[in-house]
Amino acid sequence: DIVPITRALLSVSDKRDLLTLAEALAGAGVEIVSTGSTAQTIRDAGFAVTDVAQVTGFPESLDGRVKTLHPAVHSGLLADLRLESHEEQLAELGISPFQLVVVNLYPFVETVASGAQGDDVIEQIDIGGPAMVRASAKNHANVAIVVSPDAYPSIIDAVAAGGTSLAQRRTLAREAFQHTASYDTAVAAWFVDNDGSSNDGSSNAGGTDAAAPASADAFAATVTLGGELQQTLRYGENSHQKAALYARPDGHGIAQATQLHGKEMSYNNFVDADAAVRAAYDFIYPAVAIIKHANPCGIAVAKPKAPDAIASAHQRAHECDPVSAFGGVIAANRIVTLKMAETVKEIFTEVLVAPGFEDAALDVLKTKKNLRLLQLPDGFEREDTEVRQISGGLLVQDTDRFAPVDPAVTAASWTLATGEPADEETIVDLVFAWKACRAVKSNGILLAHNGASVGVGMGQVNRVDSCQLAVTRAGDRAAGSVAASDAFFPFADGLQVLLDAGVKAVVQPGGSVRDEEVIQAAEAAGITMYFTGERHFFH
Ligand code: 93A
Repeated sequence: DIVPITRALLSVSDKRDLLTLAEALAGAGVEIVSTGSTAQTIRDAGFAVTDVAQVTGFPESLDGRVKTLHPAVHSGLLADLRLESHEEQLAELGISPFQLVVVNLYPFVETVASGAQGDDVIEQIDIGGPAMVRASAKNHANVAIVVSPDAYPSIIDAVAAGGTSLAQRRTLAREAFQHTASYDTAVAAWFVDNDGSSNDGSSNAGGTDAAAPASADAFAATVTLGGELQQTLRYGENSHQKAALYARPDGHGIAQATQLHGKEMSYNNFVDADAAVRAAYDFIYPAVAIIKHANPCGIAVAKPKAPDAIASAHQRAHECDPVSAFGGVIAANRIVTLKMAETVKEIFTEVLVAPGFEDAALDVLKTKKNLRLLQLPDGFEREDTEVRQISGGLLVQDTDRFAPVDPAVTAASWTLATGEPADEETIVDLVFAWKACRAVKSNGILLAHNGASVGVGMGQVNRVDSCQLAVTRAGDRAAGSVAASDAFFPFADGLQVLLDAGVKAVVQPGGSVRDEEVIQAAEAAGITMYFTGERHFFH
């Protein structure tokens, strides 16, 4: 599965280390094809380069909007040379394949940050770049796709070693899709922030224009009409309440999950399973959430490469609060392994919900007569819209979501309120805490260490009590942990509870009128505090 590199396509806005890479490629006799200013930079340094216009036979046009969007380029990116038919077609068309594609995109985020407006921002929405990135990533069986200069050294090594390995190309492909996803998220966020209607002076008192979620009418109609009766339940939240489950015909959620084993699902089981999945699926890393009464008694992630990552995430989620985890509902965002099953078996658990189970894991879990095993449907997804009934009507809102991106991408949008910038490990923990905290009913405070919650304060009507609860639950694990708060600290008192317990870094939305007082308390304790600018209430 080693793919030697003979032809490379380079098209980069960020020219950092470009010439180091070009030198290595040229030295190895690789043909370099390139766009406008990338080609110019390489040529000026004295290396041979083919202009993309020569490959397409078509000039770069519309002020650069159309450079690489051409079948002569994309066929060379998408041809799957494991297939003879693709090889034959390329030969007939006179197109040569690429084995390496190096693209980084128009600097959209930087352009917005520079204060640019309107068409100047629109022009920085890269179209051809993401098309090449996605095409090459899809075709990672044949092509290595590089989206960041940070990956150049490993590519230079691969060139010297005779080619890229499948494992390397897969990793690069994952990073590539991550990259285009967060790029588009940034573009969409700009549209939200620059909604044309909010600049016309007619804003409401809150300063933001209210907009009904797009699907509200349809959703409200379905809910009101009842969807389809899926299952009558033994009773509702309490035994004197009748209850049933109605499912949306087009849904792919908990309501459509398959029960593989165990007692019949109860009303409360469904509520908790939904909350557990909501928590576990906020992470791209393998994650486990253990829920009781819709609140987490433990959430943890594991590095994808950790041995038996999902079992490790479960173990550490359980250790957060073993007392509360008794009788809990567990959700995993990866297939349940034998090792995880063996641990779960020892703990009284109401429901275990996951995208799948290893056969051996099922065998072990099925020895527990009452344990309900739920398998999520293929293509599991949460609704885009959330509905809650109030007397006389329905409240409808867009679902609160986290972008599924690497921790560094999440943290890049935060501002440092006080203290030294956190090191990489602490950032990863802070991002974990911030995401995990969203699974906590407000007021929520969550302390974390090494990708696992160590103390959770939930559902209190003032933030000081939530802080106290989190610190008490964490015990001696509070010292050296990081903390997240779902909303700002209205006074320094809550934060002070965390500081006294030895928390080393805090992430919170900021935005209180007393932020200064809160920052001073953090500063006096010498800790690092980030503001996210975004609140995640959960009621
Ligand atoms: O304007 S585009 O959306 N259309 C394209 O066909 C295209 N091809 C490459 N943007 C396009 N690119 C982007 O140009 C790349 O993603 C890269 O960021 C940039 C490199 O252009 P140059 O080599 O002229 O600096």
